[in-house]
Amino acid sequence: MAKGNNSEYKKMIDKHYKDLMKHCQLHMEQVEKTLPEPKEDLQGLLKEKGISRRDFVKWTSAMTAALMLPPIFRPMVAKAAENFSRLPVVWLHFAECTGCSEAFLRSSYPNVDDILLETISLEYHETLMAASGYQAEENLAKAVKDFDGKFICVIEGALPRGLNGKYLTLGPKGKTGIEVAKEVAKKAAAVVCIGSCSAYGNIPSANPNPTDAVGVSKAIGVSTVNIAGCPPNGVNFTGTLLHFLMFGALPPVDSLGRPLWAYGKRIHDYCERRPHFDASEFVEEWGDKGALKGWCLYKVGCKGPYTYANCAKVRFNDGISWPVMAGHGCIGCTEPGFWDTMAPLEKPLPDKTYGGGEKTVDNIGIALTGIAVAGIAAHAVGSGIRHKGDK
Ligand code: FSX
Ligand code: SF4
Ligand code: F3S
Repeated sequence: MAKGNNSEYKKMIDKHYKDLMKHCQLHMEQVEKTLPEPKEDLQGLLKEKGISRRDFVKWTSAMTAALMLPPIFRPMVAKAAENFSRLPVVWLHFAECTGCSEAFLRSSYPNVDDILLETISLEYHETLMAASGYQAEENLAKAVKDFDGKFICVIEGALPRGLNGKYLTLGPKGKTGIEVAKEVAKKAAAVVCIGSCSAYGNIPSANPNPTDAVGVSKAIGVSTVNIAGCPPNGVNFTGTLLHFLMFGALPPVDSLGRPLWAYGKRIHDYCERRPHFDASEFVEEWGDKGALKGWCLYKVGCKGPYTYANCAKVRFNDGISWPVMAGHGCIGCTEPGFWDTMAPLEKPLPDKTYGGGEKTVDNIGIALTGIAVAGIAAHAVGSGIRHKGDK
């Protein structure tokens, strides 16, 4: 690029971030005026859990970078984290194993993301609340009324459409999951699907799918942001809500509704075993010499080349490990229909599946999902989510 063009480009970027910062500041002032006072004192809680100010600053830098924002946004990320417990959340459960909630709740050495999840203002959560029956229904109706247009509706689990939705009924009046989802989603500021079940149907919709289960967007026709994974990573959820608190919009997504900042690249692109793939050093069978040396798991079924997610970067279990690091290939749990399309899970897909075998495997992911354009647009405000009151 010519020198003149370079400086024009730099000016354009500077202006973009200046405008974005202004938007962020205005929105955060609005948050402080319109949302309830924080329910938790984040700094006090961090101290109590042994997380130092320095660790928190380090976390804000990492989260700012993960959200693809320049370092000037660090104080805003910190502020959004302090405001995390202001955001009212109604959390619904449908056809699923509840592994998603469990994965978020079970951390033995909580990091900042885990502590943020602890502070979340859950107005309604079927797994965690004490109420049941009529009282639970009343709590839900009250939360939806009190925070009309302001709350985030989080959904775990697929929605069965068979028997007119009656494979899944809830509460004393036997409402179908579809009815409950429709009633709540239409009052929410945004709908966030946690896990591949609510995003795409996933295991409840695996062949032969006798209950005709599908993802939330398909079942009730609303736009959803999909934190895919079975279970997904808590970091991808907290980052998405921080973005909402900072800009008043959920982050831009790919063609499958997944936030680009977290799902913009393949497992294969971040994988620490990748040099072995490039050197054609493969585990041929479990426990062989290659397995002991940590070679590539493609030949024992790793679906990392077909799967978009940041597992290698953010890891699970308090950041200790992730599937490929633990010695098993990725099974593609962030992709729609993975249970059927990625099977058999411990064998490579047949060459014809995506138009090539291991020789062309590097091109597969690109052809697979049709990722939307990333780059500067990755944090431009304005996802596919329409907010109440938006024209
Ligand atoms: Fe599905 Fe989550 Fe897998 Fe399980 O709630 S994404 S089956 S981990 O629990 O929905
Ligand atoms: Fe890693 Fe799997 Fe790719 Fe091998 S095929 S480099 S194990 S993601
Ligand atoms: Fe799922 Fe593969 Fe990550 S199986 S958890 S997307 S490594």
